Amino acid sequence: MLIDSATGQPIRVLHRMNLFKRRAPGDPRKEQMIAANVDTLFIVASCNQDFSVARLERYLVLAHEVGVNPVVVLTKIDLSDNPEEFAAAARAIEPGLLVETVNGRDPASVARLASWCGKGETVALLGSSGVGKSTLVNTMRGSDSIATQAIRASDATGRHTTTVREMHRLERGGWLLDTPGMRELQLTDAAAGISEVFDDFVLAAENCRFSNCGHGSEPGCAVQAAIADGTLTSVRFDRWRKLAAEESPTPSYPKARR
Ligand SMILES: Nc1nc2c(ncn2[C@@H]2O[C@H](COP(=O)(O)OP(=O)(O)OP(=O)(O)O)[C@@H](O)[C@H]2O)c(=O)[nH]1
Ligand SMILES: [Mg+2]
Ligand SMILES: [Zn+2]
Repeated sequence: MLIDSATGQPIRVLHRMNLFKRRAPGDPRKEQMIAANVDTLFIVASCNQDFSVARLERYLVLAHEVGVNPVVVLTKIDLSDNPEEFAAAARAIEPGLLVETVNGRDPASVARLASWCGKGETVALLGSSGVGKSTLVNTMRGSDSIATQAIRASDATGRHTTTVREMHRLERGGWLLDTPGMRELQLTDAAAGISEVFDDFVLAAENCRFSNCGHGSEPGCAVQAAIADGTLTSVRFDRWRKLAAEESPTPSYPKARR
């Protein structure tokens, strides 16, 4: 389940089993299917000060949890002096992660995304407000029917222009699901997704002396050893612990492995 932590509202864009549903208009007891079998998730972010590796990682955890192929789409390369640095930072999150950089307003640039949006294919776009999700949908459809709005100059954040999830059909037969930007993506029930994105940490932790090692000051912690010898980094360690704590906020006590 997706929850907007600022409003506390369940967004429920990516439901379990890869099903997109909503409450039926006019009858809150009924659920209405919006889309089933989303093939690809476009995790949209911009090459500007709002870019955050930690945020991308959260969306990636969600994609793994739901079982949808993620593609990171970095917009606004036309406004950045160093879009490749943003792309490199995104690619470093996970080996093999697909990262595309685009000018969302330029049809020629956005054309590189067409391969995921063929006939019968459904792509959902997720990302913070103002990153250019609706702009991408407009450009891919060769239309400007969806409202978009300039971001705030002070901090490059958006104005929550899109307020409802909506499917948009492409002429070639694909479907794009435009969604409202979220203030902050909170993860629940995402242990499997976290383990996939941080599989190097999970692997190292198998060698900790204590099976429920907290990877702090416990003796024989293989994770701390890997950080000390440079195999793993402490910045990713911090992000891993933060997500894991949100996922299961229970403290544990050292217990010797059998
Ligand atoms: N220069 C430039 N501007 C872009 C690009 N992508 C989006 N924009 C602009 O960024 C602003 C925000 O774009 P939107 O498409 O409204 O963003 P959104 O992600 O749909 O935002 P919400 O609906 O609030 O979630 C608009 O002014 C767009 O024209 C890009 O690649 N280059
Ligand atoms: Mg929008
Ligand atoms: Zn440990």
